[in-house]
Formats: sequence, structure tokens, C-alpha cells
Amino acid sequence: MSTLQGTTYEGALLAAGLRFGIVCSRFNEFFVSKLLEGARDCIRRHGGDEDAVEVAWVPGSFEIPLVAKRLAASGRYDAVLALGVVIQGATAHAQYINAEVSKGLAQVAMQYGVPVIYGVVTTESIEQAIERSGTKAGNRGADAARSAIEMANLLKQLPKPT
Ligand code: INI
Repeated sequence: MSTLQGTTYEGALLAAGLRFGIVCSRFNEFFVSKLLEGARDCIRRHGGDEDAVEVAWVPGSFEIPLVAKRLAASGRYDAVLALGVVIQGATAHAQYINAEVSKGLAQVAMQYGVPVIYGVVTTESIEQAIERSGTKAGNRGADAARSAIEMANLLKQLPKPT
């Protein structure tokens, strides 16, 4: 990114010294465990310490925001990641879950000023979930971890609130 003048803030992709809280949903755990592996691997490959990653498992994605809120409120983490997989079924059930999770996570980030990263995969089929959990469409857990690293470092750079 180039600037002609002034100050540009951007977060480095360096995870050394950063602490991460990860909330994982057990529902569709087959896929979520792959997202978690991807997140851990990404943090490690960016110089992060595996002991600096703490994981809390919740029953389903609907429960993620409450636990993300607790982790963010603890002040213990530079970023909180939410990992889940919501697969659309025959009813609108998944849509209600998705709406609550995205809204809840956004509220947590705004309330606590901690980066809260949305790593919830929302798909119409199991095949799409496979594609996003470490196959041809990549690994959304790794993507979430990269965003978490960048945001954690960016927030450290930005002017502090008065
Ligand atoms: N939870 C998910 O994480 N993914 C889903 O696909 C899903 N579906 O489809 O039902 C799901 N449901 C459980 C939900 O998140 C809550 O755990 C449950 O309703 C209890 O509050």
C-alpha cells in the first residue's frame, strides 16, 4: 500500500507475542476441527506461540457469541476468533442462526474494542463445507487466523481511545 503523505496504519502478519481466544462449535465438529487446525497452523506459521491459543467449545454456532463475549471481556486476548459451520437444511433454521451469530459477534467487537473474527462457514451443502474446511476453497479457519493477526497488530498501532 503506498501513501503520498501522512500516516498509514496497517497490521503486520506477525503472531509472536499475541494471545488468541478461539470459540469453536461442536455442531458439525467434523468440519470445525479442520477449521481449528487451519487456525492453529496459520498462527504457528506466522510466529505465534501454540500456548498462546486458548479454545472454548460450545454446543452450536448459536452459542458462540455469548462465549466470545466472555473471552473478549476477560482482556486476556489480542483477538477472539469464532469458528463454526452452519449448513442450510430444508427449513430457515440455519438462517436464524447465521443472523444471530453475525450480529452477536459484531456487537461483542464494538462493545469491547477487541477484534472478533467471523470464521463461521455458512453453506448450502455439505460439499461447500468440505471445500471451505481445507480443500479446494481453502481453509476458513486459517483465513480467520490471518485476519485476527492483522487486526490485533493494527489495533496496537492505532491511536488509543481518550
Ligand atoms: N449449529 C451449527 O453450528 N450449525 C448448524 O448447521 C446447525 N443447524 O443446522 O441446526 C446448528 N444448530 C444448533 C444451534 O447452533 C444451537 O446449538 C441449538 O439451537 C441450541 O441453542
